[in-house]
Amino acid sequence: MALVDEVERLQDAFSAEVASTETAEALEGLRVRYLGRQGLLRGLFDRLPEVPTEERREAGRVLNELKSAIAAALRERASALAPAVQPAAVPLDLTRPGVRPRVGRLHPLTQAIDEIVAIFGRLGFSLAHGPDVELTYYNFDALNAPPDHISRSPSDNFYITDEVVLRSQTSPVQVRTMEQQQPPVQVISVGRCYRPDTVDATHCFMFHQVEGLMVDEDVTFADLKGVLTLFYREYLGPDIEVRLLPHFFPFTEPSGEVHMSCVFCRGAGCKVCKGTGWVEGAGFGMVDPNVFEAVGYDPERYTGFAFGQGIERLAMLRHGINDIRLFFENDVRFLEQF
Ligand code: 2NL
Repeated sequence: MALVDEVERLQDAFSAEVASTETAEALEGLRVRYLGRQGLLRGLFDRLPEVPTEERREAGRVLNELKSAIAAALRERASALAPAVQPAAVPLDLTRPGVRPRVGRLHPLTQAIDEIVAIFGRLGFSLAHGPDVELTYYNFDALNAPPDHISRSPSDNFYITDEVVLRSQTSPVQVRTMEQQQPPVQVISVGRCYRPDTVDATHCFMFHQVEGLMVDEDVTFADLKGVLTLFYREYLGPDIEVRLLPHFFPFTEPSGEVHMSCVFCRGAGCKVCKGTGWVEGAGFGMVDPNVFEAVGYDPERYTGFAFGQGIERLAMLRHGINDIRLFFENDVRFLEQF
């Protein structure tokens, strides 16, 4: 039979066979029989030499076309045989309870800050803000730290330049507030502070502080003790006892440190208070006259108290958290407990 007739016959045979093939395995058999290395198509290609020279080119083209057509038809049949998407095994039940979305919440430090701001708000303090990146003037000079004071050490501060530093406390905000307004002043400042401390269970290079400042004629140490006592009883519990011990700060005179009766053992002595029954709270004092001079207040007319307290420490006492790093690792298993 002439090659052209063979081509036609093969084409018809293949068309019939591919249409009646019902499985992927049978389809593969078909492919091997037609397109395989010893397949029917190969047999036709092998007969090309018997075609007259002037018709050989055209015959080759026809064979190649047939080969492509067979390959395409195999692919098409294969996708038609592919298993259809199975309907869901479990039928849709619209009466089932929904999946409750995980609702976010405020970070425990943010919650602490909101509560602290609210407590001092009820005591008459308003909230002041200032920059985290401060001039050394506001962080040190205006706070009565002389040029050679140890608190300026580059190993205790993050300097940006000689005159710019990440604030090591929130006192600069109080200085800026006093520069802007005359007494009476009654503000707290809350925010991040930075010191290059080695990170451990109680230290971090970044922490939060609340500072308070009250300035007027006749503000006394008794006002200071009252404000701090009320604050700790509101935040830590109504039966908290407060005692004041002497300390030193360059910006206050006299200065002291608050001790609170231990929140955990109520003063009996435990691991948290190292058996003493007392835990450390705010540093405080009466504003040094030199600070008043720096902001243009008359130290003969005005007196004031100031204090500073770490917020992580407060929240740790309140919630029994024993490692400051938990606040910053942002492990959801920790965060969702608050
Ligand atoms: C602490 C406790 C303290 C102040 C901060 C202050 C602010 C002005 C004037 C005077 Cl504008 N004092 N703040 C006072 C005493 C203690 O912080 O442990 N600081 C290192």
